[in-house]
Amino acid sequence: MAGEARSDCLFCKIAVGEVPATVVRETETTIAFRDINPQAPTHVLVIPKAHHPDAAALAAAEPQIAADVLREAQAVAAEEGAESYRIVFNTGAGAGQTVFHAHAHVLGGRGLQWPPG
Ligand code: DGP
Repeated sequence: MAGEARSDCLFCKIAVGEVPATVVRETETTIAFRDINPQAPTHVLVIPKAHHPDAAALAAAEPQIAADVLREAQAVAAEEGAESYRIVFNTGAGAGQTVFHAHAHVLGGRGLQWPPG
């Protein structure tokens, strides 16, 4: 069922503490932790605790939690002191998505080029 934890999902395991991560913020519906392979001085992932395969599926099934993810992404950037930052939702393998549990990348702390690769 949509939203149910999956035993084969890395980010579901991080959400329940079964896999360790450097957690920077947590709410009832979301958790934010540092990316294991940072691409910028600030590189934090914000995920819904519930399992949805990507941002589009999350927004369709639980728009309120999608809004929570965005609010938390902004809160992470503020806490990290990033005046300018980028929020990225890679959606689909062709766009670089490798973990199929919705997540926002929050990138900041350096100049960011546009367009991305
Ligand atoms: P994406 O490629 O958009 O699906 O982003 C997945 C991100 O997840 C990628 O930047 C690396 C990060 N990642 C993968 N495995 C782990 C892990 O075990 N712990 C943490 N903290 N991040 C991970």
